[in-house]
Amino acid sequence: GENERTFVAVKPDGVQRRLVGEILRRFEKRGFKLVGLKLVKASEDLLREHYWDLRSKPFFRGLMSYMSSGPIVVMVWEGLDVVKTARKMLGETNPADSLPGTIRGDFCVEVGRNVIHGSDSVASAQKEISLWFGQDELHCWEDNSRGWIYD
Ligand code: YYY
Ligand code: MG
Repeated sequence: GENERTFVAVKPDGVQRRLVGEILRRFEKRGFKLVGLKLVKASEDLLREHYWDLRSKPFFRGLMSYMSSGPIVVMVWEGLDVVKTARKMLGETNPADSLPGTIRGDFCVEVGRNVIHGSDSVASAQKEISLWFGQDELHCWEDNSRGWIYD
């Protein structure tokens, strides 16, 4: 429903390359509701937990050092089918397979520098949101444009 939430993170390369505003803008303009936002330097422990399923992959160590190379901007967006739609807005894992018009398809070329993370399912979104945000950092607010976004 409209209360579905997803976790999105602008990775260190996205922050360095000044893509934060552009990425926020795309989600805002799509009509999703921002319920959490912060700039963080992720700890190794948090990153290992976040990418736990990938711990045995050959790229895991590189992924850890990339993700801890600088601050990241983490956010939570809410709205109808936001998990699936956000993944579409991101593009494919490998930027080379990402269509123009998607974030990865517009702003990057290599899988190891693919500028953005988005949860891949409602279940992982819930896990990731509780991993990165405290309950007091998620805000419920009345969306005054709701009637112009949902019928
Ligand atoms: O969810 P998504 O980020 O699209 O891909 P995952 O399969 O979850 O992998 C997480 C992360 O790992 C990916 O965004 C870049 C990196 N990675 C990599 O460096 N090389 C690969 N062959 C696959 C993934
Ligand atoms: Mg993933």
